[in-house]
Amino acid sequence: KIPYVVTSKSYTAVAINAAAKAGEWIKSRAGSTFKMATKYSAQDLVTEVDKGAEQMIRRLILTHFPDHAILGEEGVEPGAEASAKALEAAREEEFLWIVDPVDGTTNFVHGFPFFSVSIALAHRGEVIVGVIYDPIRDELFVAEKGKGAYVHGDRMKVSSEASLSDSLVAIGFPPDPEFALPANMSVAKTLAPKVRNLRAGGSAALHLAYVAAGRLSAYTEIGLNPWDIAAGALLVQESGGIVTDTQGNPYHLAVRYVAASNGRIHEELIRTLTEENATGVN
Ligand code: 2AM
Ligand code: CA
Ligand code: CA
Ligand code: CA
Repeated sequence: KIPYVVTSKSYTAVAINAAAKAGEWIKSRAGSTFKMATKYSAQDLVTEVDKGAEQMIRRLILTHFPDHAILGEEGVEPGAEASAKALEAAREEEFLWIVDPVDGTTNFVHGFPFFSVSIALAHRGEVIVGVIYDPIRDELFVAEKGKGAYVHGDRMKVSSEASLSDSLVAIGFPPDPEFALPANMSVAKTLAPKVRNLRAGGSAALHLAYVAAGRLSAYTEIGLNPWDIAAGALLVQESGGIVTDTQGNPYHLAVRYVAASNGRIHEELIRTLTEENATGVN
């Protein structure tokens, strides 16, 4: 069962509870049959499990905090414009929960065991709690602003590589063939010869959690949404790493082109991405 479900009403406890409960349910549905549809593009998938998990998380949060606002992926129309609008309308809320019920839906659909539940809580636009749960590995990543970040109770610390040539770097390919795909292909082409190796696991949130845990030196991806990044950004920051956009500007909720690293390689990463205009979007 879930040994770390907490009954207290703290924000973090509710986030953990929601991520763990949704994660257990998602895992129980992996390999079963589920209804599936496409969203933004033919490659952009959504299942009834995404929707069910988001409902479950919403209900849990609102049971404890009925006056808090929630921004969840499956409650927003597909596409960058709609998500930017939804964030704009919500970001000044006193308490805003930012929820990705299944980050890595394509992996979930194919049975590739790399997906997660991502839940963040922002207070007046600043992320104060970040929880990411990987139900397959049963790994729970938790960060609280100013209090560090933990994986199952152990304090996390970013890795120590000091150059890209020693670094394991994750990238990603959001299912947007018009814009995000070519931009991220260009990033891959620029970074591949400079780093030790590239990885593309297909869950933005887990990539960020892995940077926090020191399992990846850095992660960068273009064309993401707030719910892909918010919880993971706090995990990285609270583990001693740096999170910016791909031009090196500090992270905030509206950042869609993310670069997260152990800090020591951040300048080299940003210089590489910007000097060669790797992203094609700077
Ligand atoms: P998802 O599985 O929650 O949809 C993989 O590169 C990352 O891209 C995943 O975190 C995935 O999240 C995200 N992603 C999927 N569809 C996207 C879209 N239409 N726009 C931007 N990001 C997307
Ligand atoms: Ca999705
Ligand atoms: Ca996502
Ligand atoms: Ca999702």
